[in-house]
Amino acid sequence: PRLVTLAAAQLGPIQKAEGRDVAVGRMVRLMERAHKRGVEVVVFPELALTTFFPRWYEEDISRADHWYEHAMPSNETAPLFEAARKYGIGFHLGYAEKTPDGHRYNTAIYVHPSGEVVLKYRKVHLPGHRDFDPIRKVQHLEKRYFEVGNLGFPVIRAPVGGQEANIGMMICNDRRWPEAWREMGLQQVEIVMLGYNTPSLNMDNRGFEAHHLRVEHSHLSIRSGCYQNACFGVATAKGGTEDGHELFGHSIIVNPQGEIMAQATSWGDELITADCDLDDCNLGRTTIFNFAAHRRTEAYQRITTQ
Ligand code: CDT
Repeated sequence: PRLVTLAAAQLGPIQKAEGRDVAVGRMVRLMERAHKRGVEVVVFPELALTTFFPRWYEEDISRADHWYEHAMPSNETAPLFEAARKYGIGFHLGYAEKTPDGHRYNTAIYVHPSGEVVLKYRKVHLPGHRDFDPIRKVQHLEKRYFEVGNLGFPVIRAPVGGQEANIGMMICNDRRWPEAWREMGLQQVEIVMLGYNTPSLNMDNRGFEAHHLRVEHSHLSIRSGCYQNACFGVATAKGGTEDGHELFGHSIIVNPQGEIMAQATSWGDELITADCDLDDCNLGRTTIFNFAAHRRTEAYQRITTQ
């Protein structure tokens, strides 16, 4: 067996007025708890350092600059890197990135306990809209605040705890797109790390969506992505009432059979863990999802041309 202990480190709400020090302090405490429970990797949510700011409209985008990280690590995020070193834990962090040449991305990194950033991903599927939308009850301005990620869906072989594993990342809305999973499945991904911020209610106000299906659709997407690509998924939410708006939490860890191994039950800071045998990826990928044997690419032309 190739055992590795993974954790989803769910965060409760982060209010607009709270500084990064508050979130980072909470994350360091979760890493301390993770260490006590033998965890080797923790996955934090999307945009883990601040409130989910794309709900707030800024006409002049430069006035939103304070939501972005201009360096990683920085003075404010250094305690995460120190905790990683101290506890020997790798971590996945989602944050808003502003590059030196002025590009903005919704980004995630995987950091080795040594402090090295071994993998970076920039969100490809940006939901929502670019301009203020008067029909919506709450804005979702990801298309305003971020450019489409320009790194594709990279998968690399990296040290994960005591093992080497093929790791990849996606961010929130990406999990609903089978193409994102398959891009990584085709690279033999074994662990997909993903963070999300998903409102409990559909704020689009353009049609009825049954509220009880919101969590269902999230879990359905992650479970099928893991099953159909024979990989583990660690899906970590920010949950609870943030700036008056509810995010649904329900973080999960899923195995290559599509089963939920662990699930958060609170909407606060909560660590869920699972002992994962990476060899469990072999069954699917050598049988029903042996891509080389069974995929029929000649029948899939529309997927990349439309
Ligand atoms: N953060 C993020 O991508 N959230 C979306 C909400 C969709 S509603 C615009 C999600 O897919 O969960």
